[in-house]
Amino acid sequence: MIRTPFPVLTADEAAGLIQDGQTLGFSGFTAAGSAKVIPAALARRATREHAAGRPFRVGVLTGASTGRSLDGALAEAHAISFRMPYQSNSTLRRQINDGEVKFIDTHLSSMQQKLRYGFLGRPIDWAVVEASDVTRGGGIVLTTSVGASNTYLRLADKVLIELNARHPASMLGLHDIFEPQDPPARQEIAIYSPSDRIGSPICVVDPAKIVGVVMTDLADETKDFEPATAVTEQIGWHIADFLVAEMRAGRIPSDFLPLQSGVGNVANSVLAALGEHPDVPSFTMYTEVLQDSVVPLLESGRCRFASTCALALSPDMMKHVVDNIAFFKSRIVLRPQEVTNHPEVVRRLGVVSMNTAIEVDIGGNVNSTHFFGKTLMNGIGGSGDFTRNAYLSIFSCPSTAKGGAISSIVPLAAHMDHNEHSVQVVVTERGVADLRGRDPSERAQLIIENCAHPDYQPQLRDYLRLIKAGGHEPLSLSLGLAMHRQFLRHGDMRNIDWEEFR
Ligand code: 0RQ
Repeated sequence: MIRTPFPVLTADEAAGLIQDGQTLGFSGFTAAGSAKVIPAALARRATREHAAGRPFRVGVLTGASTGRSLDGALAEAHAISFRMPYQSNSTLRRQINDGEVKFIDTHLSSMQQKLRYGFLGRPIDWAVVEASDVTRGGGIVLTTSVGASNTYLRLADKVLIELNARHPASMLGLHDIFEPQDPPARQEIAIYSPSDRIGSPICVVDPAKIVGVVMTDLADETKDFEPATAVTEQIGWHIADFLVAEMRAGRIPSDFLPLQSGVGNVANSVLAALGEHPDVPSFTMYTEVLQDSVVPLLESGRCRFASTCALALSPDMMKHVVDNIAFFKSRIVLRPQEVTNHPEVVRRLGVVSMNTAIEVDIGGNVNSTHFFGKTLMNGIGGSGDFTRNAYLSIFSCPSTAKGGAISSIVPLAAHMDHNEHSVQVVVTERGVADLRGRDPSERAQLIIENCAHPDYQPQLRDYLRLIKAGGHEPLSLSLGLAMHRQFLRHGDMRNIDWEEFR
């Protein structure tokens, strides 16, 4: 049993201190390091309050998405009034799309400074943070992520800690906590290599703010990955081959550049392919989420060092890392999201960003967040932080979705998160479109010929022929979204009759 100098509370006692309408800053960046028992108890409390006819909803701030005991339980209890900066829970997503929960989709790098600048327009009442250790003086060793916890701890009026025995106090030394000054006093973030440390291994809060500690012993609620498919493997190998060709052409140095990779199955396959490719040299990562595929690469030396905000590992992989924490502490550093995703550092280090798109248009604009321009999936997360500032920005996705009824390559993206000025390379299982140095009409040709599915190439070529010559962008205001409208009308984007939508 871990000892603590602070009052030990049950989760229900801790949740009982939180009031309707308050704003809470939780730990968690993906399910990694998310608070678990206090939000679950808060959800039970909300259910009881609602049954008694009383309102009970809170504002939920985190690092990024979280686990089922946080977003999942609170959403199921209808206990969330507003949510920032990112989520990926199906119940919460439904409530956001139904208008029940306000969601403010936010670049993850900007979350902490927005709070410091007062842009949220309200105080943070509580920081609820999972820790592996907490000292009498208010020193807090975080667990498997940093997220925005250091800022929540500092700005919140009061603090509740979930002290998780699953993560030993030997986690000390894994984190590098640094919070920049606000303008006009801000100075450079002095990271010149992914392994540079610039901060403290602990967060420090005024101990008088720590109202209580809840003891837990729980694994992160991460999910196992789906096995790679032929499509995700193909995407991975295209990216690996492309990067090797860039290195051979002298556009990537022979000791390679730090990599950032997004979340999900495609991202996991990309990393696996980079690890296996015989011509990819050993590399470093400057990223926000570390997934399972990187752990064996760190052990084999294929990945020399990984700077990240979270260890989003499956339960077995996490146990392996904790069991060998001394080895991994010399190869991994966990940083706050405003540092892992910081535009200045990403650009200085020359990060190669690799993120996943929902759809890409033939002008090179990427939609990462909204189906048919309307329905939210997860949010922009860190994809914009990296893409806009990357040495080389890559987006990938399967060329079709929903069994082929949706083309991921469309004339005009129905929502744009990353525009043509930031997107450099597009990859599907069909191939690679390298958009650098290409004008809009060349880009359109490359994306259609190299990335679109053969079922859609003829109609996309027809679109290019149909739109009137002249102008700089390959755009028809009347037909740009016709493939989307065709799907909504007929349930399939294939075999469009362009005349129907003129
Ligand atoms: O839905 O499962 O119901 O069929 O979208 O698609 O293929 O499982 O994709 O898990 O790789 O996620 C962009 C959402 C991709 C993710 C996105 C449907 C498809 C399926 C999911 P079903 P997949 P992935 C680092 C960087 C933004 C944040 C980000 C994401 C579902 O990568 O949220 O990049 N990115 N952060 O069928 C309609 C289309 C579709 C479509 C796919 N064109 N139209 N539905 N789907 N394409 C991480 C952080 O920031 C923390």
